[in-house]
Amino acid sequence: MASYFENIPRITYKGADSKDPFSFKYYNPDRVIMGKSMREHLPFAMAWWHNLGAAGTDMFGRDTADKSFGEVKNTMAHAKTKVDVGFDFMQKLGIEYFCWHDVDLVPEADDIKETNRRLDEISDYILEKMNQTGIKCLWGTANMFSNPRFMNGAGSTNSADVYCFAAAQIKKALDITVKLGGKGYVFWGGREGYETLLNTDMKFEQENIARLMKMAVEYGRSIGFTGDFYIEPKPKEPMKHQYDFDAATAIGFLRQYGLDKDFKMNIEANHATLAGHTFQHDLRVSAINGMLGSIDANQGDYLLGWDTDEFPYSVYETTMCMYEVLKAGGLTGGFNFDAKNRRPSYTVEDMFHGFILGMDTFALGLIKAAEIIEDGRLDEFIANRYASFNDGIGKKIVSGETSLKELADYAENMGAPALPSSGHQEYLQSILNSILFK
Ligand code: XLS
Ligand code: CA
Ligand code: CA
Repeated sequence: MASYFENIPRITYKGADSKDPFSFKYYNPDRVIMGKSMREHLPFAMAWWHNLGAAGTDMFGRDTADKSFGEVKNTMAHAKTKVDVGFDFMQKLGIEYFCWHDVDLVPEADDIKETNRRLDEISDYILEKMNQTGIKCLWGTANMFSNPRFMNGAGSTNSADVYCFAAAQIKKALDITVKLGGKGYVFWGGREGYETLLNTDMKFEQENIARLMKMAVEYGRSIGFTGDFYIEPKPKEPMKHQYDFDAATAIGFLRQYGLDKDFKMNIEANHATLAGHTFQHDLRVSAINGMLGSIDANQGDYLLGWDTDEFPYSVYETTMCMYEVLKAGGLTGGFNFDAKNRRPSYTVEDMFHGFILGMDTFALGLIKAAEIIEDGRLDEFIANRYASFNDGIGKKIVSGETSLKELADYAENMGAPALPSSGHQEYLQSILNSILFK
């Protein structure tokens, strides 16, 4: 078969001075940083839904890009061509992983038995391609939000029949994840939330979600899935309020229902910012709880209040992301570009420019994060900032060898404490700039 991308060369590293639009300026897979190659630090993944599916439709207008790839859409022929195109695309960029929803892989049939048959067929074909190319599956998931039956959620629905349908989709998506050797399985609670509390039993809905997740874990482990389950937090959109609001909320939920041993977080940059946090914040919350699993690598727009899923270009954000990832000792998952071209960027070339931008932005973030750590001034500042807990009464607090009474006595004898040491924020920000732009 002729390559759909025959006019696009294989993308290689040419350095920051290169003017070649089809080259990496910073992503040099073999370059070693802090003892590991960039390729190992940055297991990049292609999101099936955006790259092979999203064609620009928004609330006010139809597709601008042509993602038919020469086939009639919503047919198995189209589904197979998407596999060919997707693997060709990943090979041209040197991307080693992909992520999918069940309905990204095949058109959904009226009867789930037929949808599942189609999934069997397409996953056979994907497996062949994986064996030929060495490309791997990062994670799979079930789309339990697009079909109208999921208008009130899947695990949180008010319909027991819809709940069972969701269970059937999860079961099959887990089967395919295991068949493809996926490292993870994602729960993004797209419509697991509510529009109004006037009609919602919040406690019951959350318990039901937990029941569904528990059954998924039991089933997954029974068929040999040894990877991580992930919750991907998002505060809103499509629902007014979603239960997995942010990492802290999702981790609390997992602990409450005894799911924390099997689950980690899949943190998406744009979802963290929608929750009113920085990307770094949700990564830190996950990391300090031992639950930093995987990342959906994209970027939101600070002027817009919705999920724009842009290719990341802010080196500030990717630097602080990679700082968290390096400090956490890496990810068990990878960096999935859950990102799409802007609607007016509708050409085949734009598909590549999006990934080149994203991969270079993360590579640059990695380089700069390593420089921050090697420079050491930020880490040293933080360590010194808490030095009053290293000895004396501070040390007793940390080791648990004191009481409220002793602290109160100490305070009474001390008089008014001096102000805490300065946060020196502007100084630290200037260090960051000097490392970023040297
Ligand atoms: C939507 C989510 C979704 C998940 C997978 O906002 O990002 O695409 O990553 O269901
Ligand atoms: Ca996502
Ligand atoms: Ca998103």
